[in-house]
Amino acid sequence: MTATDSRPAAKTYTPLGLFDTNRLLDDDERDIAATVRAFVDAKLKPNVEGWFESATLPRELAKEFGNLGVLGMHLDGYGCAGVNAVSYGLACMELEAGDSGFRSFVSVQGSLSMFSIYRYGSEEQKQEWLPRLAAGDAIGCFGLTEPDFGSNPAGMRTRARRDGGDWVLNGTKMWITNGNLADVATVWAQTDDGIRGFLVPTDTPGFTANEIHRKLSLRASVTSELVLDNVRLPASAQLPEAVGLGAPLSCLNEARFGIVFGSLGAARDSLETAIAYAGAREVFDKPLTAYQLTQEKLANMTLELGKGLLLAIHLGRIKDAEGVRPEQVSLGKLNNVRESLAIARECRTLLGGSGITLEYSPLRHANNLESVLTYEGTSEMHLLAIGKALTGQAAFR
Ligand code: TGC
Ligand code: FAD
Repeated sequence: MTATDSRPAAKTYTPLGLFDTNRLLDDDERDIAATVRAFVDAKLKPNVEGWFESATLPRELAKEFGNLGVLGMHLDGYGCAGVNAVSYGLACMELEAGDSGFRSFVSVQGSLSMFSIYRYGSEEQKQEWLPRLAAGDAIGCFGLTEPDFGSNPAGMRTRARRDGGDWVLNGTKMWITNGNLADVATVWAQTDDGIRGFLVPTDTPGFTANEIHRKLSLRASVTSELVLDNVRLPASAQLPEAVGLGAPLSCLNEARFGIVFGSLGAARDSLETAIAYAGAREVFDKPLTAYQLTQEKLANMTLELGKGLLLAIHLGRIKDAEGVRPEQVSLGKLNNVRESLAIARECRTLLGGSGITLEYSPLRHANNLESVLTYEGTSEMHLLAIGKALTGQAAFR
């Protein structure tokens, strides 16, 4: 034993404990994060490996998320909690520390399905759907992307035409989260007057959801193709306030904001897993944590995680104060998903061969984050959104 070894052990911190980010939160925000974390630890983490392996997300989780109060938690009334944006973000972070699939479910339900109804629906539509969606008694999905139009939804081919007092919808939506679980789909379609939104009960004749199998990412999440074959809807199915592409894009801002926080949960869980593993793993007669190369990796990952959370809280405070601009959300979504993916991959290296099994979370998180990098606007779309904000020139086309 060396003289250095006989000194009392130095005080250690968790990565975010080192940043002391809790200091930036109020009591309610800390309580919400702790409650969701306890739920994830008790109910989700013990099962996630099995769900990921069998590519399932049990429908019953909707009710549990409803009881937890996280479905549409940032909306007011209609059974929703009306918490602030930072609290919603922290809930997303804790859910994604379990798996991106859990955060995806909650994002799509609360920020895409419920928000589209809350912001653009009639009072009757809100009364019909929001309380059930908030409780997890009903499940929603959001169909914007099509097989040939993902990054460029303006080109969508799904069409809604008037037939007397009805609407008739035809088209195909692709990569739709919760598609096979949903009771109601928010579907975006071209009309003679431009893009409009419709609420489609999924038991309407002509509506089919086909689950997408053999995914290597987001396996604990249901992803589907939606086919609309002469789906006839009453006039009251149209979202009356949604006019043009700006309507679905405004819903995306809500979900993207959740991802700004959420992705950091996957990174935090990866990093905590890697630190624990490396502390117990002996290589060349010393713990892996005792090597400078390891400490450099841990220090750099901790910096990116902490900087990401500072940015997320900053954007949340702006959102709560006066509303956050889409290009500011792009800053957070691009940075935090990109860095979280890099962290999850780097953590996997510290686990060596053990890191390629489902027993440890980092590679599962990294695989999931490949989807998160792509959905809700690819990293390239967010680079271009930031470029447009800096130069005034749109370089998308
Ligand atoms: P552009 O001319 O720029 O805009 C059309 C209108 O929309 C307005 N707008 C926005 N409004 C609110 N929020 C935003 N983020 C907005 N971006 C644009 C804009 O001001 C304009 O309004 P107006 O009144 O002048 O008409 O439209 P563009 O066709 O040039 O497209 C711009 C671009 C590329 C940024 C947009 O198409 C885009 O964001 N593409 C990415 C598509 C995307 O993110 N799809 C996500 C699908 S949903 C999903 O992935 C769910 S995953 C969920 C999960 O499991 O968690
Ligand atoms: P494309 O748009 O074909 O892009 C392919 C590549 O080209 C990307 O790298 C892209 O960045 C790049 N590219 C495109 N345009 C440009 C350009 N102008 N300049 C440079 N590069 C460019 N959609 C929904 O509507 N609802 C959902 O619930 C939903 N859930 C999803 C769940 C999962 C698991 C996944 C994977 C996707 C989901 N999506 C959903 C779809 C998602 O939003 C799209 O996959 C995404 O917008 C990208 O579209 P795309 O796959 O068609 O790729």
